[in-house]
Amino acid sequence: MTAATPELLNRIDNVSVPALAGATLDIRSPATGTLVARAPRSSADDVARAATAARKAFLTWSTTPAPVRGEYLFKAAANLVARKEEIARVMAEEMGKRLEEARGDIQEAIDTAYYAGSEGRRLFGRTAPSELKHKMGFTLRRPIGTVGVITAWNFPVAVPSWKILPALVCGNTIVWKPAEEAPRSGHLFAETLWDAGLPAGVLNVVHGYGEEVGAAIVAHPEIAVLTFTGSTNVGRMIAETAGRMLKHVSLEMGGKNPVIVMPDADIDLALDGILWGAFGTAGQRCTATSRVIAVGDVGERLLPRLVERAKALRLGDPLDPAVEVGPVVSERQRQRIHGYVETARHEGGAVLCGGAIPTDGPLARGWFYPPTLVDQVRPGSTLAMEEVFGPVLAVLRAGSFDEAVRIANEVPYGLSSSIYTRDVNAALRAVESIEAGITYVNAPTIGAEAHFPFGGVKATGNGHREGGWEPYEFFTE
Ligand code: UN1
Repeated sequence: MTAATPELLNRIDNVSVPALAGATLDIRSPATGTLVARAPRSSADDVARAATAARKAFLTWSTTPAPVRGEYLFKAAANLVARKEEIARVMAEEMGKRLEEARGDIQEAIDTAYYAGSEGRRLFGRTAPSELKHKMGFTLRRPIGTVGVITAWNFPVAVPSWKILPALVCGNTIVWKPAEEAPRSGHLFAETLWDAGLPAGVLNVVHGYGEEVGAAIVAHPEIAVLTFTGSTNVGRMIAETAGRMLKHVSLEMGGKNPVIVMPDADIDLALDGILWGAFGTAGQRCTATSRVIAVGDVGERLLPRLVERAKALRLGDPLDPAVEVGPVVSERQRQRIHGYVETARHEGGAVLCGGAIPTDGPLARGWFYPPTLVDQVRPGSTLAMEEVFGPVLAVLRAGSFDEAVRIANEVPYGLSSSIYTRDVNAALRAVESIEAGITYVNAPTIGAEAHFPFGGVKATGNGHREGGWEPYEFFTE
């Protein structure tokens, strides 16, 4: 470690502290392997301290008027605007997302901060006439307590903002474990709230591994609410514990997002949308396009151009503006991704491009994986069903719209989806019949807007939504 390598600390009750046991973990750039930061490797003891601070802070934060709580979010938004470039660079360096995408990640948090801040003036209840004479009834929203936030590395700022900012404006206090692969960009996001003057103990950050810190947050008896973004397997374990302990829990998990391309589609538009959806963030989004379902003869017109364009995408350093696809987050993830491609080959898939780990030049230093297209993927096969979380796109064929929707729906997940067509009837039928939380028409599966609900059905979630007007229900009673 050089003298300049940032050393992160936990922040509990507005005091920066190392993990009680003194342990740390190293963060390495996925593009170069260089050490970029060191973070505390915390344990259940650190979580317990944070939970105590959060419980204490709840007494004053929950009675702070909601419009005043919103003011802190506006200040944090201004801080994020001012530090956008700095945080984007840190993010690109530590988890490998391209700089331009890192800016987008932070912009989502800025938008969310303004939306959530103004919600402080709108935490509406309802009134209704009573059955009793000269009486009326009314409802009001009350904060719940301490919220445990556990987030993934692929959106180190946007996704935490979807959870933390509404929870705060509703009057809850927080114990947050940022992803261990991207602790520094998460930490800088939290800093914009602390710098806004957030009172001590309202937002506590404890760094470390899921098995250690995450599990301790989930099991802590005084953390009443849990909100999680990550894998379906981990989400299921969280829900089991939360169920036993009667905690409120919101889960945002995997996807296997399809794009249906109809024979009448605007092919140029579809190409742009598929490439961006499948290979943006190197396919590491829960909304990433992972299946193209080509209807009728459209495959013959679409595929050759898709292959040509996928091959031409420039892989490399996420800080280089000319680069189009960065590395994947770790060697472990890369091996997992490659394993899926190998399995697809064994199951009869035809790899049209990509599918091999780069071994020469600067790409050999990092965890790069090329944009990969696999044709002849059979419905029901592994690549047709399982989430890869990498730049691998499966191509399936359908004879008709109905068959395409059947294929789209035969996965356990249901987050995002898309259809490319000029037929308004097909578009609207897709919206009502694809089993997904989100369906786009003539637009890619990825992206989100702060004022719309975000979330999925089936194994993607447990019925809650983030974004828009929805989380204020979840974070209050
Ligand atoms: C996620 O990948 O966990 O849809 C969330 C998108 C993002 C959100 C993805 N804004 O591209």
